[in-house]
Amino acid sequence: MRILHTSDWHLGRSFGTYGLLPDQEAFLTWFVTTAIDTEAELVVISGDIYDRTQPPAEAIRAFNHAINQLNQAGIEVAAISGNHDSADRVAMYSAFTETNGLILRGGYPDGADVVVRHYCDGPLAIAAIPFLDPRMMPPGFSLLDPTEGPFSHNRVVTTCAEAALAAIPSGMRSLSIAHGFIAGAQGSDSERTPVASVGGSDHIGADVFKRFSYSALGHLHKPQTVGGSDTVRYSGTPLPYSFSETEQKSVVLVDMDTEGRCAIELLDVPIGKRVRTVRDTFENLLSADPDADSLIRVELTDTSTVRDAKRRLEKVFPHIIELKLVNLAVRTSARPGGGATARTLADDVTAFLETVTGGPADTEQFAMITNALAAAGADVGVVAPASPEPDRDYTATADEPAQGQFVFSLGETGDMGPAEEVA
Ligand SMILES: [Mn+2]
Repeated sequence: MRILHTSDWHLGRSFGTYGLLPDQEAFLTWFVTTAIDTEAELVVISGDIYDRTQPPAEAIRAFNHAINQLNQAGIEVAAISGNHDSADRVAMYSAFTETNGLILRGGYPDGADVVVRHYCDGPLAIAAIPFLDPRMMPPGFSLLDPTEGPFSHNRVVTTCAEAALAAIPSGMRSLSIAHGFIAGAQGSDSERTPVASVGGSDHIGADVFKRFSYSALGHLHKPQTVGGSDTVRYSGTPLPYSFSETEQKSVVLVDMDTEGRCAIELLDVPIGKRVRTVRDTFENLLSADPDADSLIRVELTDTSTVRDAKRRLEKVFPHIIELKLVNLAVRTSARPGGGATARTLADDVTAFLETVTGGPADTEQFAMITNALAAAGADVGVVAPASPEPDRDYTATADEPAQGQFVFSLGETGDMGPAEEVA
């Protein structure tokens, strides 16, 4: 039988100012066609279907459309929620969908369950273990006693995987699906840490996953194997979601025989924009070969500020996502004698906004950034933009954000999570 493994679609995500949904929809069209053309019988989506717990309606529609097309083609789907998804929302209709060949798992209730599905050459035991946050473990969870916690992510996931292995009928080939950071794997700049770790590493051991015929992993955005096993594998994202992801994106085609032996093939995803970092002087970049097919990070090596740099360079690179003056930053921070400048945080935020937007900072953007800094624990002091709104509270702290303003959640690596408006 053939399995097509993918993960981390993050439907509805933006890359800076570039909305990715049209590219994601193009990927889904390609993916459905590929599943049909390769005669896959089962599609596996290893979490982070959506980019946030309350995805936009267009993202949900895109998912439903793709799943419906797979279903019409007679292809089954097994999907789990990731750390970006709402477990409840992903699994909301699982009681109805499962009888129709669509396994949708989220949260603890059936985290360790095994389902046996029948394919062209016989049965397959599937353990679809969703992302399980140990802090959200319900009191009635039977495999671990919450009063004995707190447990690490490793402990929770490994416990579920062990329970699933014990429930697999003797001798039957098996598939596990899981979402998390397996020890020894390599991260990118666009994941968020799944769980704040207590006292060190929160990585999951690879060994338990080697005992399934194939383990379809999600969470890490770079395609890779882990634990020295060809069958314990991250498919990676279908599109690059950070400038660190310059590798070719792919999905995994798994040819599994009746004994559970796997032949693996990576299928390159021919969709979407690549990411590219260009580093040179403004004048040199202005005469560089135009590139409209990449999302661009510009690193200007000029030693003084360049007026309107982003807007002027957009003639060459229409999709500039980031622009920074690399030498200027070095010069400022490496001032001899360690003499601190008298710049305030407000100066820095204003200068940053002018650099990236090419114009003066507006109040809304200014407030978002200072709020984010406050949420990250920075000592923002009392800051205000050049023309503050009289009734607005700019002194919000991480604990008490001001109403109507935006707060960013930060993982332990400092990656920002989705902004949530304070109600
Ligand atoms: Mn992800």
